[in-house]
Amino acid sequence: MSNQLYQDDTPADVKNAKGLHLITQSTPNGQKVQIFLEELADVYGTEWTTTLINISTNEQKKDWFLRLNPNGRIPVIVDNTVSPPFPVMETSAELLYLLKFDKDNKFGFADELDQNELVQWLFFWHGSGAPYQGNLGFFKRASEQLPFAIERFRKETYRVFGVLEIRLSGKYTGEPREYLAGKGKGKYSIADIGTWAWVKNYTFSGYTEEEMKELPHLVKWVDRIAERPAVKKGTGEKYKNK
Ligand SMILES: N[C@@H](CCC(=O)N[C@@H](CS)C(=O)NCC(=O)O)C(=O)O
Repeated sequence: MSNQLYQDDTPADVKNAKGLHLITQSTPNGQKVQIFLEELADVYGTEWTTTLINISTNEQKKDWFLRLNPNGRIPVIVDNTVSPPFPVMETSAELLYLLKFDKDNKFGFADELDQNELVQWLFFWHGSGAPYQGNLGFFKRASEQLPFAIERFRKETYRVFGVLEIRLSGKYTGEPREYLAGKGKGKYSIADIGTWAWVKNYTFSGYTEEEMKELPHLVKWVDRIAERPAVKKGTGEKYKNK
């Protein structure tokens, strides 16, 4: 038994990192954190180092990784600027942790109620969106095809997309919104980043143009966020496994 965060076979770039370090693969969950770091870099010049792993080799199930995240899933960040180094698992917790580098509240809110709205939508996607869309992909790709499971996750993901459409359309609030949290039309925040990284894959998840026509505000929101330079960087070449 040892309380060491790093061990002999921890990759050198993880072990020797001096600042903020990200261990990721460019999946929707990985992209959430990649995008937010790129946004922070654009605004504040925030710096970090990155280790790309390949989850198909099960690197994330090895002992060195489980010391950083016992759940054995990416992404994980380690903040080596605090002593002892502080590991953070679970994407929404990682986004919330990284808000400490957002001194001017560009991606969060100073107002307590606005910030709570951000947390509501971040949790909504984390608990009620990603698990369904993730399982839809899992069952669609599975060697054994189970139509009942595919249909269940397909319907539930579409229902959750519908909840986002209600929010963005302003159906019950009287005014359409551009972003999920904040007053009026809302403000781009980590709630949007966490949700967008998954929802943008709606075509890959198998939703037709016809189905997405029913969700016009959601589609516009996806397109609006896709235009951001940091979003392009956070989903781009830099994070591709070589
Ligand atoms: N709830 C976790 C989910 C993380 C997750 O599922 N990551 C996937 C990639 S998108 C992964 O590491 N899969 C590999 C595995 O399950 O071994 C989070 O939000 O951080």
